[in-house]
This record gives sequence, C-alpha cells and structure tokens, in this order.
Amino acid sequence: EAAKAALASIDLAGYDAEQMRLMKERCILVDEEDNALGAADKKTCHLMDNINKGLLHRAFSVFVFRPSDGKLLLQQRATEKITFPDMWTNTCCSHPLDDFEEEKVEKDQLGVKVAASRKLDHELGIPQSQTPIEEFQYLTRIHYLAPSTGMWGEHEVDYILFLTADVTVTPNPNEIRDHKYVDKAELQAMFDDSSNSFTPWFKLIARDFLFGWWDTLLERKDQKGLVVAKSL
Ligand code: DMA
Ligand code: MN
Repeated sequence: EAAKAALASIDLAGYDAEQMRLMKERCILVDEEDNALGAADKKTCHLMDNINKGLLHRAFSVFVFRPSDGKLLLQQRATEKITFPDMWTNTCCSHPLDDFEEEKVEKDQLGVKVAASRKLDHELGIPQSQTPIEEFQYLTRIHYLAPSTGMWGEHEVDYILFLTADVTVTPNPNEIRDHKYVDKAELQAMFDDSSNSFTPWFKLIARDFLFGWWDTLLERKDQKGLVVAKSL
C-alpha cells in the first residue's frame, strides 16, 4: 500500500480515467466563514500541498433515511475513487460546483441541495424526481481537514443535509462498491467491527451529531413519514 501510494505520487496516469476526468470539476473556494472566494479545479483542492497552505472548498454530506423504518442508507466508496477508496460512508458526498450557476446560490442552502440531488443520481442512480430540492433539510456546517493516502486529502466547509425519502438505488460502479440500510444499532456494530473502514468525516459526524439527531428523527415520525425539525 505504501509502495502504491509512492508510485501514485509520481504517476497520475495510474488512476482511474473517469475519476481523473472528474478532477477537472471546479470547486467553490471559501474562507473559514464560508465566504465564496472563487474557484479551483477538484485536483488542486484535494492535494495536501495546497491544503497545508490553507486552501479550503465547499462540500456537502447528505444522509438519506428510509421513511418506513428510519434506516440510514450507507455507501461503500469504489476502489476507483482517488480519495478515501473502499471506505464506508454516509449516503453521498460531493461538492457544489462553480460550473453551474444554480449550485452557487447560497440562499436557503439552495446550491448544495441542487448539487446533492445531482450527485445522488450520479453515484447511486437515484432519479432526481425522488429527491426534490425542497425536501432536503439543512442541519449545520462543519469545517474539517483530513489527509487521505498519498498526496491527497480533504479540507472543506461541509454542509450536512438530511433527506427522508423512498429511493430507488441503481449503483454507479465507478463511484460505489456496495450500499446498505442500517439502523443505529447496526451502524454501531459496523463501527465496532475493526474489519470495516470509514471515512473520517462520517466518523466525525456520526460521533458529534448523527447518533443524537437520529432519536429526534424517529420521535418526529408522522403521517408523512420522518420529518426533521428545522431547529435541530
Ligand atoms: C467530497 O466527497 C465531499 C465530502 C464531504 C468529503 P467525494 O470525495 O465523494 O466527492 P466526489 O464524489 O465528487 O468525488
Ligand atoms: Mn472535497
């Protein structure tokens, strides 16, 4: 693994072609208060050399819950992913892009919600008709930094979004290796099994927020399904 990482650092051609193509996407650069500062390509944003100099970008982490039983949809990242391959994580993460005007809108966190709907379709094949923008619930933002392997890492202001919806999953194998629904106890059992690896942001969000919110989510079950209070 160390040899692979060392080789990767001198040979970008060793990466998956589709994932390298996606490195040309343009992320939104922000300061620590999440003020937009401009844009830079995804590759530039995810190199530890630049992160160590303070480069920070905007991202989202979406958590999809099934209305019937409140279970959370997890994904295992594909081996092809350049950052954090093969790790289990929340339903979907990515970045609102500077490439799309509507993903730059900050009012009501519209930009990240539009990006979340786009990426739930791209990664999990969930039709966008099943993820209406107005159904996403914004919880909070977290600022975090985490190195991956080799020269890569994350440094983001990450918007946490919840969506309670029945969704049809058709995985994109270039993005995800596996997926499953878990309740709180099943997720805890996965964390306790040392053969599983998890993304650093998912561990952080689970520990600091998710386990607490999950109870509130279940208490608020009504005829429409599970609803998260705006005030959480
Ligand atoms: C990036 O996720 C966003 C967070 C919150 C870590 P990602 O690496 O899955 O992005 P993408 O799917 O665009 O490669
Ligand atoms: Mn990122």
